[in-house]
Amino acid sequence: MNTLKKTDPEIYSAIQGETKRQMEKLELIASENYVSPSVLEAQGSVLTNKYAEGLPQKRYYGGCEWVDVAETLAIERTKKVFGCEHANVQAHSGTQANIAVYLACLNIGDTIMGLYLPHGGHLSHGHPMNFSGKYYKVIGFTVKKETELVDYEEAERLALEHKPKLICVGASAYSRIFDWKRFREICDKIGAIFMADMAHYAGLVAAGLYPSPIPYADFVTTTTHKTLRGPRGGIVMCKAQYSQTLDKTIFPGTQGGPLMHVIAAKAVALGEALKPSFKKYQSQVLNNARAFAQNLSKMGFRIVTGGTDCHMFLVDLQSKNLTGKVAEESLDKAGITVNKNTIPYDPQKPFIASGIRIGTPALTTRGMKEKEMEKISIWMDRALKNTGNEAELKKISQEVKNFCKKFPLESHLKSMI
Ligand code: DSN
Repeated sequence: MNTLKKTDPEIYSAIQGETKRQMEKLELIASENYVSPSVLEAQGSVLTNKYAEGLPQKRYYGGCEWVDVAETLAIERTKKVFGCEHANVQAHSGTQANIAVYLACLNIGDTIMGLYLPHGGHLSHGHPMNFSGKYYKVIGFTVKKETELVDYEEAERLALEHKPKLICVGASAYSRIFDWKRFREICDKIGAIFMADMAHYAGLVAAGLYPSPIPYADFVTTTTHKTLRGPRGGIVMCKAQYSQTLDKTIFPGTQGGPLMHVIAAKAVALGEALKPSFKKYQSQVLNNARAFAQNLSKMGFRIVTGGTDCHMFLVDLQSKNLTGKVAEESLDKAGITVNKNTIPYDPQKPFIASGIRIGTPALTTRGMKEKEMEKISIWMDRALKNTGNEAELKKISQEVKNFCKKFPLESHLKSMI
């Protein structure tokens, strides 16, 4: 980054500061990860210079022969990784991917059904402040109070009563397995379109460690930067019968020029997902999440649903007399990055929240295993017992910093310094 250092020292310094933060702190945000140097290189490449509206071999611009190669590889690899009939890799983000499906299938004012956000859903699945909640009538299904698991009976009852045109199933804070087949059956009873948003689980799905929605859903959306460990972006997959409608809805329907550098980086990440080492990585992500949840549970923390089937879980802090906000801030001072999160039936507002969400994809990329999860849970417990004790939090952060040196991100991040 020697050029940037000279031409724009302010931005250079921000990137350097963020690189240091990523190296010296423990990253537990469930939706984040560290991409490989190859993904970084592709994303930082000259492909950013190119306009390529349209699809490979069908562009509205000349000079697309090389970006066509990159996009074709991204499409083919998506099909190979997930076994889908059709893929469009141009969505700029997960929300853009969801917008494309809604616009491909719905008219303004139609009814959709999705998991209620405070129970683990996502803004773009019908939150009133989001376009999805403004343009469509939204029915939210929930999790049961006793088990905190999806209430399939309620979902079916609501579907039969309100007849949504589309049912969107996915989450940003649900640690258990979705019964995709059950939702297919519910959709079939009312002739609804089934859209699965597997953004959080995509890496595990690619590795065969979380059930795939592909055989059941009409449309499957995902982000590429969470467990899948690619660049920040989205992908939409669908049954062949919807392919033309989907492609047209992405361009020209909802987006202009695709981000060809990001698409190339998606192709690189998907190529990595096809390697045997990716399955090993995802198994460790899962083992680490389970071990982490068990450790915290032994220390008296209540884990929402009692455990996890994926890379993340929620911790209910009510019995510790803490809010998610206080926990997030204190842990950050201790060098541990998490996000506050509402838990099902949370008495607190989202900005305060009664819980925190913990994920293991980034720690696992650093090479950490069960033994390290135990160490981190002990630091977390210590930090949360010392929320007002700045000196103790600082002491923990120093210990964390030293520990992080044993798991250097050099190969991943050194090129950024
Ligand atoms: N905001 C993302 C997450 O953290 O889960 C979902 O888009």
